[in-house]
Amino acid sequence: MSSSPISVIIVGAGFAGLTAALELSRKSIPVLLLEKSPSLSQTLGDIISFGQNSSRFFAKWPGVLEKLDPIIHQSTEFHFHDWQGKFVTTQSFVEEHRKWGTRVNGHRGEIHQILFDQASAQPNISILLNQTVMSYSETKDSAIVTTSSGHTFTADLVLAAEGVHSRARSKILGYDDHSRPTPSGYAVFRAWFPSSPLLTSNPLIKHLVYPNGDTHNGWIGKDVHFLTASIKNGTEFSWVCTHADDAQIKESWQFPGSKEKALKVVEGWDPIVQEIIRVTPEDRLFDYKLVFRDPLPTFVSPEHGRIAVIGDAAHPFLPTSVQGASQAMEDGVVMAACLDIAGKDKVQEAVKVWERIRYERVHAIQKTGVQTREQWHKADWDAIWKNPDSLHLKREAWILDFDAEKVAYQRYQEVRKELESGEKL
Ligand SMILES: Cc1cc2nc3c(=O)[nH]c(=O)nc-3n(C[C@H](O)[C@H](O)[C@H](O)COP(=O)(O)OP(=O)(O)OC[C@H]3O[C@@H](n4cnc5c(N)ncnc54)[C@H](O)[C@@H]3O)c2cc1C
Ligand SMILES: *[C@@H]1O[C@H](CO)[C@@H](O)[C@H](O)[C@H]1NC(C)=O
Ligand SMILES: *[C@@H]1O[C@H](CO)[C@@H](O)[C@H](O)[C@H]1NC(C)=O
Ligand SMILES: *[C@@H]1O[C@H](CO)[C@@H](O)[C@H](O)[C@H]1NC(C)=O
Ligand SMILES: CC(=O)N[C@H]1CO[C@H](CO)[C@@H](O)[C@@H]1O
Repeated sequence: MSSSPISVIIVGAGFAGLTAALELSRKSIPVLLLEKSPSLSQTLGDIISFGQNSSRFFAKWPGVLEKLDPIIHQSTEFHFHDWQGKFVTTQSFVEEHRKWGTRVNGHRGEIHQILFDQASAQPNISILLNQTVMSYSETKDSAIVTTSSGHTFTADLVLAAEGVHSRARSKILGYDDHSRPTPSGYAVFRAWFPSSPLLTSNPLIKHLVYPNGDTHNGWIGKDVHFLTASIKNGTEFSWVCTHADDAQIKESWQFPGSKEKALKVVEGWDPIVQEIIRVTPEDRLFDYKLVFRDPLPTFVSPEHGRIAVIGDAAHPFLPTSVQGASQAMEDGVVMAACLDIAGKDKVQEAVKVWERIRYERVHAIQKTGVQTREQWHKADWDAIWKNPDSLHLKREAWILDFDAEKVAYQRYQEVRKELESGEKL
């Protein structure tokens, strides 16, 4: 086996790219990370969630948990109401925190900044910002990317972690699927802002941020759900409202939202919900259309197997799965473990084993996003009043009580043998 290290290029410094970089570096595999943004912008995004199966990765990187602690949501209870405001049930996370560890919920930009700083500080990770990768190619021995400024970079392996608009998808598929995302029939209004308007405007909504500190509430109605979370001891507040929407629109995090339209969606609802929308600063409200993509038949370039898509580039998630960022991180962790086992001469084998370990799990978890939405939006209220706990988020051990790194080291040889014997994915 060759003793020189594997060289890896990662395209995109989101949660998939940063996790892969940090894990490869931890296993002494050097990484070149190319990111198209000229700088990191803290203002982008709002609430993002990491389940226990991924929050455990933060602990692998020295100092990260300590930095996360003051900025993440601290409450361990989720209170459900029907659309008119009648209290239904409280879901407690205390027991699962004890058994499986804590979840991490916080502002996407702030959590991202902490991981980005961590990656920047690693001697084995070189980060180049303002580099938009335009094309991917490969030979028997190497993978190559070309950027918009005309630079070419070569490595043993390229991981395309560019999110939902990935250009590498067409390399993997052999055709361009850019026009193929289909509307899911749903959209999400999302907002995040300092909580002062909740304190000062109407006593009806004050309790969501004071004196209770962090709180987490949901209102469930027909084909609509409205969730709130306050954070940093109640000093900041976020809400999301998923509703039916048929607009034909491209995915983006940046469509300005309209309070008037949001209010229309919750007409006749609990006055608390309507008041939250009324006090939301309009420039902090975004309208995000949810789209579907069919599962890719493979995550790996068919020609030489030296280009792989990871994270949202490979498998976009609906927010109701509460697993998109977690699965992006699991991709990176498992990839690093497989490369660590295989070494430089067997990079292509490692990537095939990685794909096989990830493929089934990731698509099974993708489906839970639709299940949770249906569970809420198509709720049979007679049944719920008889069994209020049926509104609770499903917390499944096979998803959350899972150590992706350990499983990768355990399963590698068995999966390699399956591949050699030609068993189908
Ligand atoms: C700005 C932004 C805000 C978001 N906000 C939220 C949120 O509030 N809540 C939530 O749940 N999810 C949010 N998401 C999505 C969430 O981060 C992902 O669903 C999940 O974390 C999977 O991450 P990923 O690394 O696969 O993809 P992403 O997080 O989308 O990261 C992809 C990265 O690749 C870079 N990139 C794209 N194309 C190229 C290229 N050609 N060359 C080089 N670099 C490229 C992008 O700039 C980006 O940094 C947001 C994503 C983005 C990009
Ligand atoms: C960086 O990689 C080299 C091998 O290329 C390794 O010897 C070293 O320990 C790594 N450093 C860190 C901080 O991981
Ligand atoms: C980004 O790169 C382009 C050229 O590719 C250059 O014109 C621009 O000034 C760069 N921006 C920053 C912030 O470095
Ligand atoms: C959190 O806020 C409450 C008031 O809502 C305050 O009494 C308490 O001291 C705060 N705690 C911290 C740790 O700041
Ligand atoms: C946070 C955490 O580590 N949670 C669990 C993840 O899965 C492993 C393996 O099943 C458990 O040991 C952890 O407690």
